[in-house]
This record gives sequence, structure tokens and C-alpha cells, in this order.
Amino acid sequence: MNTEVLFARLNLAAFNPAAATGDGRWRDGQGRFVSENPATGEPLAGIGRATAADCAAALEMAVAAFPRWRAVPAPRRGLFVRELADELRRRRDDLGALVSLETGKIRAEGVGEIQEMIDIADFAVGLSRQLGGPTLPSERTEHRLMEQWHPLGVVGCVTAFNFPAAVWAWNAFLAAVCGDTVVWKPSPKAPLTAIAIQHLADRVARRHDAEGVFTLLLGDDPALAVALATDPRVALLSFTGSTAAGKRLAPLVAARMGRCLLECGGNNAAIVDESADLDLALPAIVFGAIGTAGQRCTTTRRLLVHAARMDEVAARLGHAYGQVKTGDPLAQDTLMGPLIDARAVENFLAAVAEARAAGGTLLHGGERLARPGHFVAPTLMRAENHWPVVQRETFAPILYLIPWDEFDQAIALNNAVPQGLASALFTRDLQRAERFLAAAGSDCGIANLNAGTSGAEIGGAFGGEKDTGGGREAGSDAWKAYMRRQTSAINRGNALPLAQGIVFELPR
Ligand code: UN1
Repeated sequence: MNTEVLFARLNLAAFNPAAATGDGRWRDGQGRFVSENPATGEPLAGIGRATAADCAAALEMAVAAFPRWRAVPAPRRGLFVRELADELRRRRDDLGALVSLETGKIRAEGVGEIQEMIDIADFAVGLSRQLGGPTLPSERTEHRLMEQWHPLGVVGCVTAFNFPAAVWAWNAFLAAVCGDTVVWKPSPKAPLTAIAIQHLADRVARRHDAEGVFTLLLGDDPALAVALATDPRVALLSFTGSTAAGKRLAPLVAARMGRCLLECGGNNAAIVDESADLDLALPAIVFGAIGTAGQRCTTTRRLLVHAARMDEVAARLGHAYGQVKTGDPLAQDTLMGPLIDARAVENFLAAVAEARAAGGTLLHGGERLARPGHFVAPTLMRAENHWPVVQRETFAPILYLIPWDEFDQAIALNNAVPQGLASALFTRDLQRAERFLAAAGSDCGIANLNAGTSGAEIGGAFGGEKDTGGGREAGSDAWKAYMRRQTSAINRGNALPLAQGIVFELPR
């Protein structure tokens, strides 16, 4: 990979800016932070740090652009997103390589992430002609009720390093067709991806009078996210990241009666029962556990296996883990890249040590790899669900194997964590499948059957309950979070009947 050529193709200069006001202008900020290549530990580029003034400039652009953008008919807003998707299609492989370079996810996953942007763009374009509400029968004579969805305002979008492109697209493309403007604060661990995307967005924005619809703030100071959370001009704060950070930001938004859309941590389990087809389940489990080196919010962290099949599952997983090639994320045959940084490696080692101290048995991995960069071995451990380390989300490729005897117990274990994002059941038993999906089954936002916990497609609503934060993004009717609903009662008659049958007669 020739980084210089890639950077030149993606418009990434030696001196990268701190903020973009969405009209092609960039601001330098003050001071620099470094984007690092996690596969080597070497710096990729220095990026400007956005100051309070940069933050104010980006926000003011977004605020000023909103009434103009709101006035553009929704299907025409869709054309802006469509053209941006065309740019993404043309640059899919380059952008995918940049995602791999910056986050360490393997190339197939990097390219897949750009594909996910293209998919949500297509979805948003279709949606731009369907942002309707129902007309409802009124209880009053010669009346009808009507719902409309109106643009909401400025959306603050705070994203995490692990999906540095797709999660912005889920938010930004829906918000844009809904008539909103978006201020993006990406993770300081993946700023180059954001800069490259902003360049494309700026170019397309010029052709669509959409300057200021997408603005960008870069920096490694949590004050930037706090500024978006506290500013009353930010109608919706969409936050993707840790539960701890979400719990800090959400009250700030609530205190000013703003809206929050939270996608916080997951602690996802896959259940394997006596009847499960392991040829189907194992690849799903391995991809779920080690994809993005275990740094997806949908990563399979707990494998709940019927006790009678535990030895077989452990042996086959151990064999599969032995085949996983860990290394350069851009190399063709690599299946697992590095963790994002040195701190992530520390967290991985601490979790393995804690699980061992609690009585856990290491079946595979458990160690850091002796080579430059932040590599660890994919790890399998026997563990118990109630251990504090198992209850936590450690963003690393550790899969805890936990046995069960009765199916009720499997469901209870699935649900017995603070988080509620994704879950999966591998079974051939129809009744169990239905029980897993019923109200008393999985308590997660995502409950898959004979498919893994990670790798959701954009067509469904994405998000989860409990400590995951309750938000829903991407497909289905998630767009409603980006609009405000207005209900109208319309009287076509000459009388004024009141609802609830109230009689209210003024004296003549
Ligand atoms: C995330 O990890 O924040 O379902 C998003 C998946 C991806 C998205 C993950 N489509 O694994």
C-alpha cells in the first residue's frame, strides 16, 4: 500500500485541518493530534485540533444552512445524497483501504463499510419520496386528522473509531433527506476517513446548494462532544460510543430538553442448542467474535452453549481460531487486524487476567503478539456469565464460553447483562426459535436466528435497549428520529363539535 498515492487520491494533504464549514472552506484549529496506524504504531498524519471558535463556526454554518435546506423539496434533497453515493461508489476501494489503514480492520471489512454507506444512501434516496404521515379518521363530524413530518434542525453526530464512515452515513444521509443539517464530530482515532468523506461531500454540496448541510469538527478533546450536547441549537445529538460516555452526554442534552439518539455498548450473546447446525453456526460465531478484532458494538462476546455440546463446540472453535491469520489488515489473507491502540491492548490483557483470576480457563490466545503494532491473539475462555469482567464490554476479541442445561436458562443468561444490543440463536427447533423472538425471549434490539450477532444490514432499524441506550438508526422507520411530528385536526364543516363530546355553548 502506497500511503502517499492513496492520500493524494483522497485529497488528504500533509497538513490536515481541524474543521470544515461545509462550503469547501477548512479551518486550521490550534495544535495537532496524531492519527496512528494501529498495525505499525506509526503516525499517519497530524490533524488540527478544533477550538471553541472552530466549533462555533461549524455550528453557525449548520444553523444558517438549515432554513435553506429545509425549503428544498425532499426528493431534491435525495438527489444530493444520490450524487454523494455516486462519488462513494467511484472511490469505494480507496476509502475502504483508508478505513483499514486507520482503524486496522481488514480490507474486506473496510470496503464493506463504504458499501454500507452506499446502501444507506440508496435507502435514503428512496425515503426522500416517502416521508409521509397518515391521515386518520376524526371522532368529530366533518373533521379529519393528519400527521406531517417536518425537518428537525441541526443534528450533532458523534461517531466512534470502529465504524468511522458507515455510522456517520446512517445518520447524515437520513438527516439530509429529512431536511436537517449535520455537524459531525468523528473519533480522534479515525480523522482521516472523516476528512476524505468531507471533501467528497463538499464537492457534491456545491452542485446542490447544500453548503453547510454537512460540517465537520476534528479534535481529541471531549469538550467538543460536550459543546454539541449543551448547545440548544443542536436539536438532536446522535451519539455512538461507550455506555460511560453516553451516560455523561445524555443528561446534558436532557437538561435542555434536547433529543438524544444513543448507540452505546453491547455485550452480545449467541446461543447454541443441542440441535444447532455447527457448520452454519461456527463461521457466524468466529466472524462475530473476531471481526474488526472484536471491536464492533455487535461483536459476539458470549457464547452460550448447551452443556452436552460444549466440548465439541470448544474443540471446533479452538481449531478454527488456530487457522485465523492475524496481521497486516491490508494483506489479502488476513482475517484479523490489530486493536486500535496501546490502551486497547492493555484493556484486553486486563480482561483476560481478570477472567483467569475469577477461575476462567483459557482455551486459546490470551496474549499480545510480539510484533510492532497493537496485535493480540483471538481469545477463547471458559467463563461464568455473572463475573464482572463478563458483564462488561471489553472492546477486544475475547469470546467467553458459558454452558447451560435448560433453554429457559439460556434465554435468562442472554438477558442477564446490563447491555441489550444484539443476540443470536442457532437452533433447528421451531418452538425455541419462536420463544427466543417472543416478548419473554431475547431482550435485545436485534435477535437473529441462525445468523450471527454482528453484520447487520441497513434495511432494519439498528440499536438496542438498556445500557445500549434505546436508539434506533439506519433502516425501517428510524428516520422519524430526525424529524418532528405535527398533528393537525382539520375542520371542513360549519359547526364546531368538540372532542370527547364536550358541550361548550357560549351564551347568545
Ligand atoms: C458498530 O459497531 O457501531 O452490524 C456498528 C454490524 C455493522 C454495524 C456495527 N453493520 O456489525
